[in-house]
Amino acid sequence: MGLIRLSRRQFLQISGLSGGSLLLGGCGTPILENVVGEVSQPLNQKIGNLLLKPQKMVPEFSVDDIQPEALIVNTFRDTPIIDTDKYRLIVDGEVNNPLHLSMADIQNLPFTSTIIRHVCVEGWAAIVQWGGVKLREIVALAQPQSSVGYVYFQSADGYYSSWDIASSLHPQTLLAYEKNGEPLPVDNGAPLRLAAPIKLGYKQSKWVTRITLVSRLSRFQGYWEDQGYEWFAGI
Ligand SMILES: Nc1nc2c(c(=O)[nH]1)N[C@H]1C(S)=C(S)[C@@H](COP(=O)(O)O)O[C@H]1N2
Ligand SMILES: [Mo]
Repeated sequence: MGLIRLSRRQFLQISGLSGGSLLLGGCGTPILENVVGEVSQPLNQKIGNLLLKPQKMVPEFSVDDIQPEALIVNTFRDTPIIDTDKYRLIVDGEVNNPLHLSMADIQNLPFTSTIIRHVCVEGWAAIVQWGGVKLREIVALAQPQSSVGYVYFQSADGYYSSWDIASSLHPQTLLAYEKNGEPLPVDNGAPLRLAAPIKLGYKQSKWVTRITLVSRLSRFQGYWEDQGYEWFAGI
Protein backbone atom coordinates (compact mmCIF):
# COMPACT_ATOMS: atom_id res chain seq x y z
CA MET A 1 0.00 0.00 0.00
CA GLY A 2 1.41 3.37 -1.03
CA LEU A 3 2.15 6.00 1.52
CA ILE A 4 1.91 9.67 0.89
CA ARG A 5 4.03 12.26 2.58
CA LEU A 6 2.31 15.46 3.40
CA SER A 7 3.59 18.94 3.95
CA ARG A 8 2.32 20.76 7.02
CA ARG A 9 -0.08 22.73 4.85
CA GLN A 10 -1.41 19.63 3.07
CA PHE A 11 -1.92 17.89 6.37
CA LEU A 12 -3.90 20.82 7.68
CA GLN A 13 -5.97 20.81 4.49
CA ILE A 14 -6.83 17.15 4.47
CA SER A 15 -7.47 16.96 8.16
CA GLY A 16 -9.81 19.90 7.80
CA LEU A 17 -7.92 21.73 10.52
CA SER A 18 -7.24 25.37 10.10
CA GLY A 19 -4.03 26.77 11.49
CA GLY A 20 -6.05 28.69 14.04
CA SER A 21 -7.57 25.55 15.49
CA LEU A 22 -4.21 24.07 16.33
CA LEU A 23 -3.66 25.82 19.60
CA LEU A 24 -5.14 23.95 22.49
CA GLY A 25 -5.84 26.71 24.94
CA GLY A 26 -4.77 26.29 28.50
CA CYS A 27 -4.07 22.57 28.55
CA GLY A 28 -0.34 22.80 27.88
CA THR A 29 -0.39 19.54 25.93
CA PRO A 30 1.95 19.67 22.98
CA ILE A 31 0.08 17.02 21.03
CA LEU A 32 -0.86 19.31 18.21
CA GLU A 33 2.64 20.63 17.94
CA ASN A 34 3.76 17.03 17.50
CA VAL A 35 1.29 16.60 14.69
CA VAL A 36 2.44 19.58 12.73
CA GLY A 37 6.09 19.43 13.76
CA GLU A 38 6.73 15.98 12.36
CA VAL A 39 6.12 16.74 8.70
CA SER A 40 7.61 13.50 7.43
CA GLN A 41 5.01 11.26 9.12
CA PRO A 42 3.43 9.20 6.40
CA LEU A 43 -0.33 9.24 6.42
CA ASN A 44 -2.22 6.25 5.15
CA GLN A 45 -3.24 6.91 1.58
CA LYS A 46 -6.51 5.11 1.96
CA ILE A 47 -7.30 7.15 5.02
CA GLY A 48 -5.88 10.23 3.32
CA ASN A 49 -8.24 9.65 0.41
CA LEU A 50 -11.18 9.17 2.74
CA LEU A 51 -10.40 12.45 4.43
CA LEU A 52 -10.13 14.22 1.07
CA LYS A 53 -12.96 12.52 -0.78
CA PRO A 54 -16.36 14.16 -0.43
CA GLN A 55 -18.52 11.48 1.18
CA LYS A 56 -22.26 11.47 0.58
CA MET A 57 -23.91 13.75 3.10
CA VAL A 58 -27.15 12.78 4.82
CA PRO A 59 -29.74 15.61 4.61
CA GLU A 60 -30.12 17.33 7.96
CA PHE A 61 -33.24 18.63 9.69
CA SER A 62 -34.01 22.13 10.88
CA VAL A 63 -34.24 23.42 14.45
CA ASP A 64 -38.06 23.31 14.26
CA ASP A 65 -37.93 19.55 13.62
CA ILE A 66 -36.12 18.71 16.88
CA GLN A 67 -38.14 16.31 19.07
CA PRO A 68 -36.79 16.94 22.57
CA GLU A 69 -39.00 14.35 24.28
CA ALA A 70 -38.61 11.60 21.70
CA LEU A 71 -35.07 10.48 22.53
CA ILE A 72 -35.54 7.61 24.97
CA VAL A 73 -32.63 6.84 27.27
CA ASN A 74 -31.55 3.35 26.30
CA THR A 75 -28.73 1.90 28.37
CA PHE A 76 -27.94 -1.77 28.92
CA ARG A 77 -26.73 -1.10 32.47
CA ASP A 78 -26.72 1.78 34.94
CA THR A 79 -25.42 5.18 33.94
CA PRO A 80 -21.71 5.25 34.83
CA ILE A 81 -20.33 7.99 37.07
CA ILE A 82 -17.58 9.95 35.33
CA ASP A 83 -15.63 12.85 36.84
CA THR A 84 -15.41 15.18 33.83
CA ASP A 85 -12.33 16.97 35.21
CA LYS A 86 -10.44 13.68 35.43
CA TYR A 87 -11.92 12.27 32.21
CA ARG A 88 -9.44 11.57 29.41
CA LEU A 89 -10.26 10.21 25.96
CA ILE A 90 -7.59 7.72 24.94
CA VAL A 91 -6.93 7.25 21.23
CA ASP A 92 -4.56 4.40 20.55
CA GLY A 93 -3.90 1.32 18.44
CA GLU A 94 -2.22 1.53 15.05
CA VAL A 95 -1.47 5.24 15.24
CA ASN A 96 1.77 7.23 15.18
CA ASN A 97 0.52 9.75 17.72
CA PRO A 98 -1.56 8.21 20.52
CA LEU A 99 -3.76 10.78 22.25
CA HIS A 100 -4.87 11.43 25.79
CA LEU A 101 -7.39 14.27 25.59
CA SER A 102 -9.22 16.15 28.32
CA MET A 103 -12.65 17.60 27.62
CA ALA A 104 -10.98 21.02 27.44
CA ASP A 105 -8.67 19.71 24.70
CA ILE A 106 -11.66 18.30 22.83
CA GLN A 107 -13.73 21.46 23.24
CA ASN A 108 -10.87 23.50 21.79
CA LEU A 109 -11.17 21.59 18.52
CA PRO A 110 -13.56 22.99 15.87
CA PHE A 111 -17.21 22.73 16.97
CA THR A 112 -19.81 21.17 14.67
CA SER A 113 -23.53 20.90 15.16
CA THR A 114 -25.91 18.64 13.28
CA ILE A 115 -29.65 17.84 13.41
CA ILE A 116 -30.26 14.21 12.56
CA ARG A 117 -32.61 11.32 13.20
CA HIS A 118 -31.56 8.79 15.82
CA VAL A 119 -33.04 5.38 14.98
CA CYS A 120 -33.21 2.59 17.55
CA VAL A 121 -33.91 -0.97 16.40
CA GLU A 122 -36.38 -1.29 19.25
CA GLY A 123 -38.84 0.72 17.18
CA TRP A 124 -38.45 4.37 18.05
CA ALA A 125 -36.70 7.35 16.50
CA ALA A 126 -36.01 10.96 17.46
CA ILE A 127 -34.76 14.05 15.67
CA VAL A 128 -31.92 15.40 17.78
CA GLN A 129 -29.37 18.19 17.52
CA TRP A 130 -25.90 17.07 18.47
CA GLY A 131 -22.91 19.36 18.99
CA GLY A 132 -19.28 18.33 19.26
CA VAL A 133 -16.21 17.56 17.22
CA LYS A 134 -16.00 15.52 14.04
CA LEU A 135 -14.48 12.14 14.80
CA ARG A 136 -12.28 12.58 11.70
CA GLU A 137 -10.53 15.52 13.40
CA ILE A 138 -9.47 13.31 16.26
CA VAL A 139 -8.54 10.38 14.04
CA ALA A 140 -6.38 12.71 11.92
CA LEU A 141 -4.62 14.04 15.02
CA ALA A 142 -3.73 10.50 16.03
CA GLN A 143 -2.04 9.91 12.66
CA PRO A 144 -3.47 6.52 11.70
CA GLN A 145 -1.11 4.03 10.13
CA SER A 146 -1.76 2.60 6.67
CA SER A 147 -3.01 -0.65 8.19
CA VAL A 148 -6.07 0.87 9.86
CA GLY A 149 -9.44 -0.36 8.66
CA TYR A 150 -11.64 -0.40 11.78
CA VAL A 151 -12.25 1.60 14.91
CA TYR A 152 -13.19 0.24 18.34
CA PHE A 153 -15.09 2.35 20.86
CA GLN A 154 -14.96 1.47 24.53
CA SER A 155 -17.40 2.97 27.01
CA ALA A 156 -17.30 3.57 30.74
CA ASP A 157 -20.29 1.27 31.35
CA GLY A 158 -18.59 -1.72 29.71
CA TYR A 159 -20.35 -1.19 26.38
CA TYR A 160 -18.25 -1.54 23.25
CA SER A 161 -18.73 -1.30 19.51
CA SER A 162 -16.69 -1.20 16.32
CA TRP A 163 -17.04 0.76 13.09
CA ASP A 164 -15.50 0.66 9.62
CA ILE A 165 -12.98 3.44 9.00
CA ALA A 166 -15.00 5.06 6.19
CA SER A 167 -18.03 5.58 8.44
CA SER A 168 -15.77 6.77 11.24
CA LEU A 169 -14.29 9.41 8.93
CA HIS A 170 -17.68 10.49 7.57
CA PRO A 171 -18.00 14.27 8.01
CA GLN A 172 -21.30 13.85 9.89
CA THR A 173 -19.89 11.40 12.44
CA LEU A 174 -19.42 13.37 15.65
CA LEU A 175 -18.13 12.88 19.13
CA ALA A 176 -20.86 14.91 20.79
CA TYR A 177 -20.81 16.82 24.07
CA GLU A 178 -24.01 18.80 23.46
CA LYS A 179 -27.62 17.73 22.88
CA ASN A 180 -30.25 20.17 21.57
CA GLY A 181 -27.99 23.14 22.32
CA GLU A 182 -27.33 22.17 25.96
CA PRO A 183 -24.47 20.31 27.60
CA LEU A 184 -24.95 16.58 26.97
CA PRO A 185 -26.96 15.03 29.84
CA VAL A 186 -25.15 12.22 31.64
CA ASP A 187 -27.86 9.67 30.76
CA ASN A 188 -27.29 10.47 27.08
CA GLY A 189 -23.56 9.76 27.35
CA ALA A 190 -21.74 12.73 28.88
CA PRO A 191 -19.04 13.73 28.70
CA LEU A 192 -18.66 12.29 25.17
CA ARG A 193 -20.69 10.06 22.85
CA LEU A 194 -20.89 9.08 19.20
CA ALA A 195 -23.62 10.69 17.09
CA ALA A 196 -23.98 10.02 13.36
CA PRO A 197 -26.90 9.88 10.90
CA ILE A 198 -25.42 6.89 9.05
CA LYS A 199 -25.76 4.12 11.65
CA LEU A 200 -28.40 2.68 13.98
CA GLY A 201 -28.70 3.66 17.63
CA TYR A 202 -26.73 0.77 19.06
CA LYS A 203 -23.64 1.94 17.14
CA GLN A 204 -23.85 5.37 18.86
CA SER A 205 -21.71 4.56 21.88
CA LYS A 206 -22.25 6.75 24.95
CA TRP A 207 -19.57 7.55 27.58
CA VAL A 208 -16.75 6.83 25.12
CA THR A 209 -13.43 6.57 26.97
CA ARG A 210 -11.22 4.86 24.44
CA ILE A 211 -10.94 4.79 20.66
CA THR A 212 -8.65 2.12 19.24
CA LEU A 213 -7.70 2.03 15.56
CA VAL A 214 -6.99 -1.46 14.25
CA SER A 215 -6.41 -3.33 11.00
CA ARG A 216 -8.70 -6.24 11.85
CA LEU A 217 -11.73 -6.90 13.98
CA SER A 218 -11.40 -9.50 16.70
CA ARG A 219 -14.21 -11.91 17.50
CA PHE A 220 -15.55 -9.19 19.80
CA GLN A 221 -17.29 -6.64 17.63
CA GLY A 222 -19.77 -4.96 19.90
CA TYR A 223 -22.07 -5.56 22.86
CA TRP A 224 -25.17 -6.04 20.67
CA GLU A 225 -23.25 -7.12 17.58
CA ASP A 226 -21.83 -10.12 19.46
CA GLN A 227 -25.41 -11.17 20.23
CA GLY A 228 -26.38 -11.26 16.57
CA TYR A 229 -27.22 -7.66 15.72
CA GLU A 230 -25.89 -6.61 12.35
CA TRP A 231 -22.36 -5.24 12.52
CA PHE A 232 -22.49 -2.52 9.83
CA ALA A 233 -25.93 -1.26 10.94
CA GLY A 234 -26.19 1.45 8.28
CA ILE A 235 -29.29 3.57 7.78
N1 LIG B 1 -22.28 3.00 26.47
C1 LIG B 1 -23.49 2.72 25.92
N2 LIG B 1 -23.80 3.30 24.76
C2 LIG B 1 -24.99 3.05 24.18
C3 LIG B 1 -25.92 2.15 24.76
C4 LIG B 1 -25.56 1.55 26.00
O1 LIG B 1 -26.29 0.76 26.61
N3 LIG B 1 -24.32 1.87 26.55
N4 LIG B 1 -27.12 1.90 24.12
C5 LIG B 1 -27.21 2.17 22.67
C6 LIG B 1 -28.56 2.19 22.13
S1 LIG B 1 -29.29 0.72 21.79
C7 LIG B 1 -29.18 3.36 21.77
S2 LIG B 1 -30.68 3.38 20.97
C8 LIG B 1 -28.60 4.67 22.12
C9 LIG B 1 -29.56 5.46 22.97
O2 LIG B 1 -29.04 6.73 23.22
P1 LIG B 1 -29.77 7.62 24.31
O3 LIG B 1 -29.83 6.85 25.59
O4 LIG B 1 -28.99 8.89 24.40
O5 LIG B 1 -31.17 7.87 23.77
O6 LIG B 1 -27.39 4.55 22.83
C10 LIG B 1 -26.56 3.52 22.36
N5 LIG B 1 -25.27 3.66 23.01
MO1 LIG C 1 -31.05 1.20 20.39
